[in-house]
Amino acid sequence: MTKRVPVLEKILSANENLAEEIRSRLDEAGVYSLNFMASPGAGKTSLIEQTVKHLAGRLRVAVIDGDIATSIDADRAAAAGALAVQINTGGECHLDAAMVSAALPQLDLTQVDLLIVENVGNLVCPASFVLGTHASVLIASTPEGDDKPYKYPGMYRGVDALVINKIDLLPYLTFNMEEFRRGVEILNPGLVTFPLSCRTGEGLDRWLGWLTDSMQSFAASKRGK
Ligand SMILES: Nc1nc2c(ncn2[C@@H]2O[C@H](COP(=O)(O)OP(=O)(O)OP(=O)(O)O)[C@@H](O)[C@H]2O)c(=O)[nH]1
Ligand SMILES: [Mg+2]
Repeated sequence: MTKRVPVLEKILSANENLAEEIRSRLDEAGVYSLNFMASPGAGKTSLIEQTVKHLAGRLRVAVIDGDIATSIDADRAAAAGALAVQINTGGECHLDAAMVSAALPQLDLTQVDLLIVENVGNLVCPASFVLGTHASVLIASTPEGDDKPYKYPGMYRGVDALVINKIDLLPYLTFNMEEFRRGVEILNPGLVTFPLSCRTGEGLDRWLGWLTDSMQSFAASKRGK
């Protein structure tokens, strides 16, 4: 009989243990955190730039940026006003908890209210590796096509909020919003969704409202303990 070696289960459970440690560190520091996931070019860094700029003077934002190579995204986040750290995975197609844990000491968490982790652009692997963040946000974008929930169900099933970016391009595309939303609803019923454009700013207010409400609920839950 063929024996099965449970290597993947072990890797994932080690990752989950480390993610719990990260969550404890963030909870203790009172830092609310998000894991941004998306395909390459959907607009993760653009949404970080917009979020940091709109929260300036009210909330202090830190960013951990995951990319295979370069510090382009961390440089963009820093230019927008965030404390930013770049992780280069050197080929790995996702961030894991060990990478985030190694990056955390580079941030003074006493100076941070919100931590955004920008995952590597990929609609498959990041869904399997929890990072200890309080919520995960999927940034879809209209040029990717309305069939993506159907083709990448694992990613759509596991997230807490969905941004539909690049709505300014809708007049030029065949993107069917009803079809897209139907696919999302099957996988993740009632998922909170924010159609917006990082280019024009349309829809950003609802996203920022959700984010600040989530942060207030987090702060209230910490006070209640
Ligand atoms: N038209 C339009 N373009 C956008 C919008 N948001 C982002 N872009 C453009 O889309 C491209 C990719 O944006 P990024 O923010 O770098 O995307 P990303 O998801 O961070 O990309 P990776 O980190 O490389 O995976 C850039 O050329 C942006 O200017 C938008 O709302 N509308
Ligand atoms: Mg980016």
